[in-house]
Amino acid sequence: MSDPAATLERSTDLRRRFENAGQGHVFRFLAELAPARQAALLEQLASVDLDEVRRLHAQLASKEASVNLDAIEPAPYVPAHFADAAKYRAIGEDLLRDGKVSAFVVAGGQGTRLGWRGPKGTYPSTVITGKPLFRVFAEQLLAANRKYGVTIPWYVMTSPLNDTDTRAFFRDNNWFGLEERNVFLFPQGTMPSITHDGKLLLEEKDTLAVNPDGHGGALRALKSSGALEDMAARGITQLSYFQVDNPLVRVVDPLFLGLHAAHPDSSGEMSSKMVPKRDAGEKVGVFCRERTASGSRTRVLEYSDLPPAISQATDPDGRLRYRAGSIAIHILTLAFIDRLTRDPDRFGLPFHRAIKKVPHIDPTTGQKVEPSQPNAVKFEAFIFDALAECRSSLVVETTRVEEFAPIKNATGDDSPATSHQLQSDRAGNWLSACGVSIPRRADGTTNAKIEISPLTALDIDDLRRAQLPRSVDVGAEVLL
Ligand code: UD2
Repeated sequence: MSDPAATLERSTDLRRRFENAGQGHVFRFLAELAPARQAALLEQLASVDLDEVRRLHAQLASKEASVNLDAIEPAPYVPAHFADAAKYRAIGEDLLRDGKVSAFVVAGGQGTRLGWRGPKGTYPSTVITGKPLFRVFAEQLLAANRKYGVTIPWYVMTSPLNDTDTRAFFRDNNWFGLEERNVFLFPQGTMPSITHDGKLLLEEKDTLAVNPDGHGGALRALKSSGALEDMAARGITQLSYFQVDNPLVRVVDPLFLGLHAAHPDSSGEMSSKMVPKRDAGEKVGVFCRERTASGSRTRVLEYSDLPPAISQATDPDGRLRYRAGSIAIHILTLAFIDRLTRDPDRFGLPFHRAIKKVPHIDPTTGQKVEPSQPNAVKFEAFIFDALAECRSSLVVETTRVEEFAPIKNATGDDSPATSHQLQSDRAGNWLSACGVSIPRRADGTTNAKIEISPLTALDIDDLRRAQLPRSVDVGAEVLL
């Protein structure tokens, strides 16, 4: 039970602060609310950093921070095929065997584009059995645990909007065979949405309109949830970061780990994977080098920030000049995250703004407004902005068919259909490498549905040890 006297006292103090900041309207309906809802609203308001809101509005509400395009050039990268791969893979395998590696998925996004009602990680993603994305990742971890003789802990960032549903899904699926104590779920933080003139919005009379604070919010959420401490206690030094929407991701990749840890151009703080962009319009950020007063630093420039002169520029060989597309796969070293999160009053990453439609309560009439046009500014931080804090950061090329088949849209690019084809293509390539005859269309794509469980093989070498057919028929369904 909430104590009415304590609620009143808290309310008076908070109200003064909000009124001084020009945000007193969020108290307008407080008196109408039942005591428990009053307490909930006050608690939510108490967590708002009004100075941060004021600062972000002044800096960003009318204009996104701009990039000096004269100071950028394409970032160099380690090509997909290079000498010494075996040496670096062995280094990464040692890190895995020594229990230094954790897996980390950011699964706090709202997945509105796909039109899926539950958390994105519950989406049925594989070609034949329709395994949910979370199961695909969990089975990779089970297989890697077995292969390297370790327990790789898994950190899963949810958001306040999907945390309960995500936890229920893990529980209902018996943690996919992992041990519950080795799976650490925690919600990311939120940021208030504001109007163009800097006013907070009420989503309901008892709730402020907020949005998840972007995947860059992972840094402060890793810290505040105790996940970093948990990792340190387990002796973890490396965090393998990936997004929830990509069923082809290697949740831990020995070669990438080895390059991150030991390549001469890596400071061992944060490394990234890229694939050459499909075309100039593909919606992925690109890796750049930015010249600064003291040298240069790696950055990802988001597709929406790139003028055509940059995104469409080509090299003499006809390839896109800015082709290194970010597939949002990184390794971050714990010491680096620690450095960026040490000061509790200073959140290391900048916020970006997005203009969105946010339903809200009209503060004058108390009626719900469903805007037909974007009416609000949302603030989100991006994990790749941490690259700017590295002394020297490595970008490693991989191929789309091996590692990038995201499911983002219901149809068209990056949809279940394109992802399924890429999943079958990778499976077909792996089987071909093991001597199995695979039916192919004129463009080289696999003309069959093939699904290889992570529990059967994490890579071609594992697959060689499995029982394989000699050939696959056109249009067949093959489950291994
Ligand atoms: C992201 C990258 C893009 C490219 C692409 C690859 C950004 C801004 N753009 O585009 O450059 O690398 O991915 O697939 O990142 N998420 C959270 N919390 C949030 C917001 C997002 O956990 O507050 C997660 C979300 O669950 C998903 C991932 O971050 O796993 C990407 O989010 P998105 O779908 O908004 O990013 P997208 O596809 O526009």
